[in-house]
Amino acid sequence: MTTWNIDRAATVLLDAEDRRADREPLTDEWPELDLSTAYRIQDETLRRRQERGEKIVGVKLGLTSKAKQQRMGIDVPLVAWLTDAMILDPDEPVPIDELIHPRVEPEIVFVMGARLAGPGVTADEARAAVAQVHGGLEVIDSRYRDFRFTLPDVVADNSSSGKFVMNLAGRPAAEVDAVAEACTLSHGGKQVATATGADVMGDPAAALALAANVLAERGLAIEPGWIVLTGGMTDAVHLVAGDVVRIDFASLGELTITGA
Ligand code: 0L1
Ligand code: MG
Repeated sequence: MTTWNIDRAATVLLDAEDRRADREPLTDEWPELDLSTAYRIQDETLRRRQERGEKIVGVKLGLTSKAKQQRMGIDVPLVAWLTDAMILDPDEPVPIDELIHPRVEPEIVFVMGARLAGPGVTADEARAAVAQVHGGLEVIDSRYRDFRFTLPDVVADNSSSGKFVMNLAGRPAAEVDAVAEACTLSHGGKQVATATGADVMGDPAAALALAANVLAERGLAIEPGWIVLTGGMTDAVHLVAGDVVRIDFASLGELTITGA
């Protein structure tokens, strides 16, 4: 049996992504995989994405709401990377044939005005470093069959990254109450979920602080201009070709995406 290591895990996960071929979780064969090794695999996949020309545009939080934690059976939030290859323009159809089994979820999105470096960052410090707040949708796509994974698996897999879209017109952070911001998610014209920013760890700024503190453990920080997806506010909905998913925010506008 071949031994597992960071290099092999990164190769297997990026290969699954490139070939649109799902697979069993790493921990089925590598039960000793721990969280810090999983983050090193995630960083290695980022390094390879950069080597092929992708640019870091920010970070994303995962599993920051009860709805997401209950669905995935994991109650620990995680942090992962966003690159420019993951950006969809508003109104750009989601390329279903580039993904394995996409699901869509609403997100409160921050654009950073100042650098945020842990450890010990508080929600108040995090909030003060945000310039703009946008409404967003994330299209997640796990490399694991049926989205079955443990925490180290999903950390290694860059938190099921796929694509994301955000409203072009954000609002100045000082004018937005991100905790109270409400949203309604509709799938095929039918309302399927509602949430507020409070569903994201009580305050999306708390999720941002957590991201800064987790990155600090690897000597990293959140940089000015970076985009931060604070985590799915509701359970995600499946997206197949022809599906229309719409999110309506109370003060951050609306977004509609279509599976193509
Ligand atoms: O596949 C998943 O649901 C894990 C990623 C979670 C993303 C999120 O909570 O925003
Ligand atoms: Mg998400």
